[in-house]
Amino acid sequence: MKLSGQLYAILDLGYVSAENAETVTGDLLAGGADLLQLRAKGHEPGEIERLARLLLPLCREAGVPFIVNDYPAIAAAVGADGIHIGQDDGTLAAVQEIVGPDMLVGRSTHSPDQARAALAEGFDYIGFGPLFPTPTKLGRPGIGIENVAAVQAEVGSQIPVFCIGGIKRDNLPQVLEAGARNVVIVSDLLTAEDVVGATAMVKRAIADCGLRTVD
Ligand code: 3NM
Repeated sequence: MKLSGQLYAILDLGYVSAENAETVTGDLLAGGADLLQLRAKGHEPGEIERLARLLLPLCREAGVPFIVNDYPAIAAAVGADGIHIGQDDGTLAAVQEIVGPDMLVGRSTHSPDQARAALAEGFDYIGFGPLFPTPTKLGRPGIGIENVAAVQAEVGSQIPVFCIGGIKRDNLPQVLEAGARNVVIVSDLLTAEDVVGATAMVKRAIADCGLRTVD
């Protein structure tokens, strides 16, 4: 599967209860999320697999890649479109031994060097951040926006670079001005009063920015 799309949404069980997972996923998809990840830190693998099986058909119906965070075996078992791993989660080759050669595999990166390394290793996309400190990923300093344009130019010309971490509707213009083309937004969408509207607003802002840069 080829990756396209600029807004990567995450159904994070730190913000959404398992009971509401289906509804909120539906809202993110209705608002126009281009990719959807299930992130469930600290939850039992059996529960994560159950939720993955619940959410996958919603994503399929919307034509949106469904990506599992952290658990290659679950991604493989449910037939997910992708698996996302962190810096400490081993090599691409080791993950592909579990999920096979065709599944999308994404890597979190926290510096330009890590971004380049992930490209060289062969990952399908990267997260780049956290740009700003964020309660969703506690304990990590924000890396700022000064390297966004360079990483977007160097790595983003080969694979999608998704800027992540502390991005919200109110600072999105600043992130886009800095050169970001694709973003992940977690808490600002999941805690919005109107998840569909907030997601659609972000999609419009990204599209408008793209139109401006084409001019
Ligand atoms: N990964 P929010 S930052 C899940 O930099 C995650 O690798 C990050 O959530 C990284 O939009 C992050 O609420 C949290 O800040 C993103």
